[in-house]
Amino acid sequence: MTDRIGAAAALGDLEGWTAVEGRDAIRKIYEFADFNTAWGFMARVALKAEQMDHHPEWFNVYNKVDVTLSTHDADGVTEKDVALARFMDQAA
Ligand code: HBI
Repeated sequence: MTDRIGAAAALGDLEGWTAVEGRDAIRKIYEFADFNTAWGFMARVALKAEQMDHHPEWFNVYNKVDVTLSTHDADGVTEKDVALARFMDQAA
């Protein structure tokens, strides 16, 4: 199992991500030009998430994708969340 590192440690390495209040998780709201672009981002991330067996909690409305990352098996933020966050930032 991947060890929990916690949101604070993860945030040191990431831009635009914030700590979620009340649980050990990190969050970022991506904004795209339109729904098509947002959905393209989600499709790329979904394939990566399956490959990693590590999945985001996310909510999409039109051009916005509100993402929360946490490792449920570890009850908090792990290096897997940092890796997926980095991939998302590159895919956006
Ligand atoms: N996604 N975010 C996240 N956290 C997990 O612990 C996790 C996951 N996707 C699949 C997964 N764990 C599997 O290891 C099993 O728990 C199904």
